[in-house]
Amino acid sequence: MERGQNLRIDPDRLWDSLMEMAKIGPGVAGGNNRQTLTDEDAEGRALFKTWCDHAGLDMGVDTMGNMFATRAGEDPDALPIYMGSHLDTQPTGGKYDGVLGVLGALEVVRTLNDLDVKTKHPIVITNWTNEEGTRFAPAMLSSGVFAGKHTQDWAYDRVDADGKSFGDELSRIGWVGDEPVGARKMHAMFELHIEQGPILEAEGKDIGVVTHGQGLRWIECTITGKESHTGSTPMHMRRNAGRGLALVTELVHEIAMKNQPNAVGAIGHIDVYPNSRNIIPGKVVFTVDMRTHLLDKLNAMVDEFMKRAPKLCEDIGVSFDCHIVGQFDPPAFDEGCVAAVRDAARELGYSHMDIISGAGHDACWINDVAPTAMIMCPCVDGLSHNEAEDISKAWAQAGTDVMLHAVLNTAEIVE
Ligand code: HGY
Ligand code: MN
Ligand code: MN
Repeated sequence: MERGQNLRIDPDRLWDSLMEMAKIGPGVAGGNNRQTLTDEDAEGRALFKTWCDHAGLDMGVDTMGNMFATRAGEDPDALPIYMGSHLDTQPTGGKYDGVLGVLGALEVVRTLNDLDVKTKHPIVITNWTNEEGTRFAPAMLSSGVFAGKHTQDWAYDRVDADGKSFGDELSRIGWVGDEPVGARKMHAMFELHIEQGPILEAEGKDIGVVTHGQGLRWIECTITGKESHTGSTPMHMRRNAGRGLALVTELVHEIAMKNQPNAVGAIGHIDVYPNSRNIIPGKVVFTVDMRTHLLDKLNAMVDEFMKRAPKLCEDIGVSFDCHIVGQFDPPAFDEGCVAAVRDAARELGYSHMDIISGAGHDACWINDVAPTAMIMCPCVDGLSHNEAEDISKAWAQAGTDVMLHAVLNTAEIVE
């Protein structure tokens, strides 16, 4: 029996930590509203740091507020194995999106500490700042800066709906670290995450071995018409930006449907100005979200959108403008790390299947700078980005056990 093969995490301790973290930034329907760089995020970070201190980990923080808690290895020159995800949530988020990946990593370390397991490579738990991109677009902002996809200055200048900047808010909550972002080198990174889709539950599988992810384009659009009285303006004289939104919303859906299977499109963020019941909208600002794991298809979808949306608006007398505010191409995860995940699931006897990630994750960017793979567990009805998001303790245990063994197989246990 290979040393460590019978190691398992403590599911009750993991569940208690998940429930403890869920108390911070409660939502209004049983989930969470712990948006990035809010006081609630700061509170969640502080709790996570306290737990890392108790686990004897050394905490480093970089200039994007990314947190790195290190468990020393026997060979200090060996590059660390990272396990990371995010503690920030959507405004109507669930208790497990991102949080399972960070606290599952903490449970892996707690388990190694319990049994005094020594590894050649150091092991690092990471909390990536602003994965969700809901307050400050784009998503995966800080892992993106870490991977050299955005400059830190550009990231610091991102503003929320109230005009507050990322840089000012990071400083306000006291989490600007001293490490230069991106300086750390990794031997590998693993991210445990709920699937956020219905496939694993429908297939009756405990583990998703994530081979690829969807690529994403976030297109921020502005349609401009003319504010005027909803009662006294004759229909033929109206320049209704709200109609433009309706036509473009239908266009996004049509493009996604004609590219089935494996393509999605929707508009989730919409600001209407002046948003008064008796004023025809003079302006609407919204973000189109298009995704597929096939790069050529993604580019073709965006091209068609860019061609047709302005014409739809011109035909009804309103103007259309847009620019890309977030994007990444479909990632193919590292075959060696993916094999470590698949082998761990098989050795542990968990049912598993290869899967493509529908959602974006920090792992999608880190995959460009270090060998990376993801482990997924099911979630109830595939529901996520909804306060009713739910998982079972058994699923959380399965995913974290697999991460434990994928990391051990990579970090090399020292006798
Ligand atoms: O948008 C995403 O896919 C991720 O949940 N931030
Ligand atoms: Mn997530
Ligand atoms: Mn999310």
